[in-house]
Amino acid sequence: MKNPFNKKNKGPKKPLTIDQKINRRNFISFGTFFIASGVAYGGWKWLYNSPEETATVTAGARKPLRRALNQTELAFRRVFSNNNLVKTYPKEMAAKNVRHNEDIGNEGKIDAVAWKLQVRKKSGEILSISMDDIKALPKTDIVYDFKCVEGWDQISHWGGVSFVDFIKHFKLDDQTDLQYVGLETPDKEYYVGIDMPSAMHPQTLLAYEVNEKPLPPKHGAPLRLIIPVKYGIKNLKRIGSMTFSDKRPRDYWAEQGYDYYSGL
Ligand SMILES: Nc1nc2c(c(=O)[nH]1)N[C@H]1C(S)=C(S)[C@@H](COP(=O)(O)O)O[C@H]1N2
Ligand SMILES: [Mo]
Repeated sequence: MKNPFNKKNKGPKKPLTIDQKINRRNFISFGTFFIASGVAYGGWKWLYNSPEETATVTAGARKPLRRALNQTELAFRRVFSNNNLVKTYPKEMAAKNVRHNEDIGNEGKIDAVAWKLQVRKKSGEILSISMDDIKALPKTDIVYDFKCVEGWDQISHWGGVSFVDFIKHFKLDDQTDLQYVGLETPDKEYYVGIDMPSAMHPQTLLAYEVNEKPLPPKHGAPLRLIIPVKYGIKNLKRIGSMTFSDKRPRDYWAEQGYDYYSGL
């Protein structure tokens, strides 16, 4: 029976020869490749020619890229919950040789006895907190997979006071109505801004131990931030000061074009 939908209807179709089949496949794959490359090149060119964002708290990224980063942040913040815990591991799985990365603002000697954490409240009032004050609080440990944006990760074991316990003890509860916490090294060379929900995540620590021993200088003695819901860049070593604000605090890597939120 003739197929009424086949307009040309020249009888049975001649099967393609092997050579014809190969030619056709080559044509399709190369065609797809050229179109895809064109689209990719066009997209890249568009991004490349877009103006750079106005330098504020964030800088160094093309405007459309920063818009995308900020949109991603909004999407992630909507699903962020302090009930979602980062996966933890038994302490036997923690690395004995803990990786060490950059030390901006964490160079040179620091006197841990003279050191004081400067906490500036929104009223302008400043609390000076010593390591003894901090160590008097209950200690919390965490063993989790620390992730650096440079592409490495490592299961490591940290100990210190949970950020939530710290806030409660020093009666900073009203400060947590603000949207951000800012942390800076004593010399102000390295600084990060953390959104309040992430700072108040139950696994966020002000850490003074690694593998149950005092933090060595290279890991941020006497006190560093360990924030498992963020990439390594936000885990500021050698904390000098802490501030609270509704505006995004300045952030070292966000000024270089990185994502401000840097969540995991
Ligand atoms: N003061 C300070 N803190 C910092 C950094 C830095 O350069 N200076 N680098 C960050 C980055 S990119 C990473 S991955 C971690 C590395 O911490 P570690 O050296 O203890 O492994 O520290 C973070 N905190
Ligand atoms: Mo990093």
